Amino acid sequence: MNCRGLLALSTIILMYRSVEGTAEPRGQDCAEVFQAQLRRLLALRKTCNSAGFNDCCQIKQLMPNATTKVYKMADLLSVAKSPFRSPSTVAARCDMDTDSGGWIVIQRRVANGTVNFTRGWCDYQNGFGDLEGEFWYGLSNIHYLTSQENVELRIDMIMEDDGSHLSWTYQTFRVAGASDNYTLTIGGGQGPGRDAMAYQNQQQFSTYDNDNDNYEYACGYTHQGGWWYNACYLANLNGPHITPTYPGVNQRFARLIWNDGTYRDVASVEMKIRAKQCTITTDDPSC
Ligand SMILES: [Ca+2]
Repeated sequence: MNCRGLLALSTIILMYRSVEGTAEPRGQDCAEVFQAQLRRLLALRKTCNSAGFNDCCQIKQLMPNATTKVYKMADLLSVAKSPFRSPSTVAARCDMDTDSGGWIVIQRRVANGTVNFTRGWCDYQNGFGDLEGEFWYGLSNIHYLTSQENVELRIDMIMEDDGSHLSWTYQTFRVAGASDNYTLTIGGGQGPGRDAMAYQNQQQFSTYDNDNDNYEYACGYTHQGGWWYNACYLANLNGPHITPTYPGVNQRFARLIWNDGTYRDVASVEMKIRAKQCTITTDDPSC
């Protein structure tokens, strides 16, 4: 039974109990009983309505059957101009299946995706794309989310060459604020082969129009993504699916790539975060 169905059932049960209980409370007493039960119903409704949540983990904790999709939430983002914020809610894509779920997806690329990731600083700062497809959740928001509590990062990839699933988890993941050009702190990686993110650790974010990397040219231009470029990368998860032909672009490396020992094209990828204190159990759902 879904949340709405349980609410309706709860209403019927409480109404029955209210009628049943009228043998005792009458008049003013009955009104107080009714109001108390109404308050309980409203509280239950708030709990069951995902718009009352502000975290994918909370949703999964209280609704174990919650599925992977885009959720509306009360508050999650830090910037008003985020494309994922509306006046009363914010939207987030929650991965509710991987490793017990409760993940906020902060970056997503789908096979043969068409969203342009070769974008300037402001787009990478505020976020762009479609939560149902490909998107970048925004540096301001990622900074906000990783500064509220300690989070773990998980990267799930499908590799282009053999269709295999490659996954890495990181016990440390923080993105500094705008004044530090959103410097990446990443560590505690676990996964197969080489840790491609380690080379990006402690690097500032760069785009084609804001070069903060350690390369003589702008990695954001030559490699066609916004990223924590060093000089330049072992992972380029915001690179283009198909190599563009801009003058001066390195045709081999201006791609969506992960290096696990060799440079491998990535067909699809998701980057997702979850509070380290998030614990999800599957018993005794509240609604
Ligand atoms: Ca440079």
